[in-house]
Formats: sequence, C-alpha cells, structure tokens
Amino acid sequence: MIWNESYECMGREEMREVQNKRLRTTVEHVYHNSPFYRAKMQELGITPMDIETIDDLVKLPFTTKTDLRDQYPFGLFSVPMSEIVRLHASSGTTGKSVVAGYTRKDLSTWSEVIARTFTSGGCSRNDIFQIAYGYGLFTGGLGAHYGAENIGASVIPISAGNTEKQIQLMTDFGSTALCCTPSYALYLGEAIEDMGIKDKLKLRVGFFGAEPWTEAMRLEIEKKLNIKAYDIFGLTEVIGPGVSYECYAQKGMHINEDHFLPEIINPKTLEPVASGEVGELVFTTITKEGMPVIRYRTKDLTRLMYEPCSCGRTSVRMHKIMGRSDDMLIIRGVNVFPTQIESVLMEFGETAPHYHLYVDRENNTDTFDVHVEVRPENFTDDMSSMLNLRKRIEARIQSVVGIHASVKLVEPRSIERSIGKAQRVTDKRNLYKE
Ligand code: DLL
Repeated sequence: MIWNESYECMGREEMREVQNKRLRTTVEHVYHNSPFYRAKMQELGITPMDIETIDDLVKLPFTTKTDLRDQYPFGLFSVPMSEIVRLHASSGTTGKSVVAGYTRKDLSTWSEVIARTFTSGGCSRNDIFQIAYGYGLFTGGLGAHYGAENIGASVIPISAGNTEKQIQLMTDFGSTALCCTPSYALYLGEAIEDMGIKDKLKLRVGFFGAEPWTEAMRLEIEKKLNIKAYDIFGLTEVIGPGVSYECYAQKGMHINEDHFLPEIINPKTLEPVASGEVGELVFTTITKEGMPVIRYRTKDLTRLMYEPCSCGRTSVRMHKIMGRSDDMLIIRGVNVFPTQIESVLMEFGETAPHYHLYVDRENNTDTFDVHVEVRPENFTDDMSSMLNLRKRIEARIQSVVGIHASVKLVEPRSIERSIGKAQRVTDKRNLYKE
C-alpha cells in the first residue's frame, strides 16, 4: 500500500503545478511574517510578485546555518510563538544550537512524510516499531515515533542505547521494524549474533539514517539482522527525518517534493549544476508554517535523479549522500563541527590552539580522540594535575557538544604545524565511499 498515492505518483506537470502554488504561498508567508526573509528579499530588490513558478527559485536568497545561528533562538520563526507547539534543535557550528519550531500543521505534515517513508518499506498497522533513535531535542526519535503511530503501527519508544534491553524487548515484543542510526543497527546486529538469537527475532525491516553509511554497511546490517535496510534522510532545519526515503528498489531516496523543493548547486559558484550532476543539496520548504526555510544550504553533496523508478513513484530521487561541502562530522549520530571543539579547548588557559581530531570506528562504534597541546608553562610531570585537566576538558566537550571524546594532552610543539589550511581532522571511517 502506498500512503499517499496522489502525491507520490503524481505526473511531473501536475506536481509542478502543486509546487508553483505552494512556493508562491510560502514566499508570501515569509515576506509578510518573517522580518528576516523580508529584509533578505528587499536587499535583493524582490517581492512575492517576482515569484510565479519554481523556475523563479533562483531569484530567492540562500539561507545558511550561520543565518540560523545569528537568528538564535527564534528569529526564523514566521508565526507568533503561541502557534509553535514543538521545538527541536541540533548542533550549530559553535556553541549555539540550531532551533526548529513546528506548528500543529507542521507536525501533521511531518508525521505524513514519515508515514510515507514507512509504508514505502512495506509497513502497516500490523507492524511493531522499535524506535531506537534518540528522543529529545534530536528529531530522530519523535519524528519516527509519530510517523509510525500515523500508520497505526504499535510503537516502542525505547530511544537510543541500553543494548541489552533493546534486544530483550525486540525478542519479547516481537518487533518487526527497527529505526536507529545505521552504526547502532550494526552494533545491535553484532550483539545479536554473539548471543546466537537471530532466529528468535521477528524483525524484517529497518529505517536507518541521520549519518552517512555505505552499501557495504547495508549488506552487513541486512545479513546480521536478516532484514531489508532502508536509507532515510532529513535535517532539523527542513523538518527532521522524512525529507526523503528509499523504496524497495533501493536506488536513491524519493524526495517528498510536494513539501520540500530540492536544488543542487555548485558550492563555490552557488549556481545550479547541470541536471544529474553532483553538488550541494539545497531545500526550500513549501508547506511549512512555523519555520519555513528558503533555499537552505544543507552542505550535503549528492545528485538528483529524475528518471522514473521501478516502484512506480514519480517523485525525484536523491543519491545516497556522497560527502559534505563543509567539515561537519557525524560521530555516534551527533553532528560535530571541529570549530565547536576548538571553542571548548580555547576556554582552557592551559591548552594551546593546536589540536587534532581523530575519528575511527571499532566494533561498530565510533571512536573520537582529541589530541591537544598543553602550553609549555603548564606542561608537567605531575600526573594528577594532567589527569584533572583532561577530565575537565572531556566533561566540557560532553556538555557543549553532547558527545564523549577521549582527550589526550600532548607535549608542546608535538602537533604538526601547517603552512596552509590546517588539516585538523583524520577520519578513517570512509563513510562516503561506495
Ligand atoms: O539527522 C534527522 C534524521 C534523523 C535523519 C533520523 C534520518 C533519520 P540533523 O541532526 O539535523 O537531522 O542532521 C542532519 O545529518 O545534513 C546530513 O549531513 C546527515 N544525514 C541525515 N540523514 C542522513 C543519511 C537528522 N541518510 C544531517 N545519510 C544532514 C547521510 C545523513 N547523512
């Protein structure tokens, strides 16, 4: 069953009409209700009258994560606060998070697009969904939760972590669908394999996203958990998970383009690339009320596929994410910017501004090591004072970035100096490789 056949399988011309109309409404909405967008449009000398069809998108200004940070917390909201019924947030490039606000209608749109995600994977009210994405400010848990309830499935809101309990409930409750990050799925798969209880599971499908993963990982997850593993994509600024999803063909993710208009631009020139070429993914939301975004630069690299899909859906597909045009890392599902770590390190007078981040994956869990130089006047053989400094930095990283890093204090001048752009990250995971 397809959740909303009318939109997912609409003719291209018909879809274009829907998009034109919704884009016009959105531009009117932000022009009149968002001082931020009104000012941006006035700067470019455009008014809503200049936007008639989606071909006019290119006239509109871009929105970036920096804009969101500058407008922290609610500066991009286009409705009064009394209409906002939910807030979510994700990491910004420095200390401040990026905040998203949803009206009741936005939440309903969200649960609809996630419902499409799940029905495209063959799920229905007969499924038992184990939601092992984190609940809270992160959009994964609650996003998947309401989508699964929307299709009438039984939902286990277990959130992330607590592997033993996950496996126990998975067996006792007979979960049939699993939602979590792909790395956690692999971790669970390994634990299940070690326990030798694969045969006791009723799992048949999984919806994994929030971080990059390769085809090789997909095969391993599918084998270890004996399921079909689907890639799902989204970002807080646009709505959360539910922006795009794979169908059974697993040949790219169908974009819910009746809600989110995609473009691909060259991240250097900011010009649209030729059809089918790789570039930076940009989204304009065309139905959101609370916090619509116009030409939001995701910094994710991919390409669009307009050819018909064997599943029958006519919506445009995006290729698996192929990289980032900035330096954001996703570690254990958490978005981490090297600049965030740098600002934490700079809070400590004892450390020098020379550091290197190492990311790797061991036993399907990301490892994150931060090497930082201690200033010569603070470097000492006194192990307890060094241990104390290390612990304080680790606690601060945990509280600001929301992730545990193993800090290693290294001798003054031991981190390689660069003569050009500093190379501060070594990521051995190769997650964007096919
Ligand atoms: O990660 C929303 C989400 C939750 C998506 C659960 C899928 C499942 P943010 O925390 O704002 O939102 O992070 C968004 O994560 O710009 C991508 O770089 C990355 N990302 C999300 N899904 C995928 C995916 C959620 N399937 C950022 N493949 C995005 C690769 C992904 N990267």
